[in-house]
Amino acid sequence: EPLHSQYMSFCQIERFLADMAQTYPDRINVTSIGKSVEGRDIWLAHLKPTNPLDKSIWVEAGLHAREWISPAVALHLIHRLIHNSSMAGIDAFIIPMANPDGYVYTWTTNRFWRKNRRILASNCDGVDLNRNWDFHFGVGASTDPCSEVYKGPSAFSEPETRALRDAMLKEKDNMVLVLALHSFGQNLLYPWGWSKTVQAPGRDELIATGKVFTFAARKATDVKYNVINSAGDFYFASGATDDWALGMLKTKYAYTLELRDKGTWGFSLPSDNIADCSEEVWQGLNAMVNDIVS
Ligand code: 0X9
Ligand code: ZN
Repeated sequence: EPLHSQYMSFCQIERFLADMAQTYPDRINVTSIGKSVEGRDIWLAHLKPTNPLDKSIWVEAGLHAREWISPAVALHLIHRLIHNSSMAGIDAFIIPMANPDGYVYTWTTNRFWRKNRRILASNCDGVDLNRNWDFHFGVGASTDPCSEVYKGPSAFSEPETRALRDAMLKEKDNMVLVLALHSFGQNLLYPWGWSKTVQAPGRDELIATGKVFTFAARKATDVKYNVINSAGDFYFASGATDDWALGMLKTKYAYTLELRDKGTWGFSLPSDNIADCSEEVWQGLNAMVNDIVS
């Protein structure tokens, strides 16, 4: 089955989502929340519980085009949430592909493309969608269009980040967790990314619940993830999804999860990792959600 063994093209992702929505209409709704620069849909999968608790989680994947394991894991989570009764009562909102233009470009032209496909009035293209959110916009992000971390001309200048923002705002009241899937490094990053000295609200809980994730993930596949601080232990980077969720939506738990591996393959992670990587994320996420809602 392609879901378990191979990376999917954008067309295959769209077909998979349409199939799931048609086959399991009681379990999943799939809607377009807006369009990319080049006019592709950004899809939101809403996984519906049978007895809603009015608590939800938000999972974003594929914001960085070359991080192929991210959408692959998100599609697995969708599959598992349809066929599994765990996380009972929790609504899950999953964006399996937040940057479709960039992703298509990594399939057709440049496997290591990161940004979106905004054509700029410069000799370089693309905005880093994980520097474009409006929370301390501009700290640890570049004003140079040729940079891989170009923040864009203004906060929310890109249709992709605007679509994500608006969809998250609609669901913010019940949202207890925002998880942005990226690669690579096997780190669970907690905010802030914009400051080393200002501590994020709920920092101790962010760390403790993060460790619940890493413990369960390790138990599942024996792969080790570390809980670290974005700016303090990693590098300054503002305008990311996680900081915006914590700072503006006031979601209690917001993280960036850097998936496999630790650099051996990096972005070129072989597809035979998809099943196991999805398994550890599934187990980790379940443990984390149980910890948050209990
Ligand atoms: O730099 C990023 O956008 C993320 N790492 S990646 O290698 N996937 O590009 C980390 C973002 C961590 N979160 C914040 N800095 N807020
Ligand atoms: Zn990334």
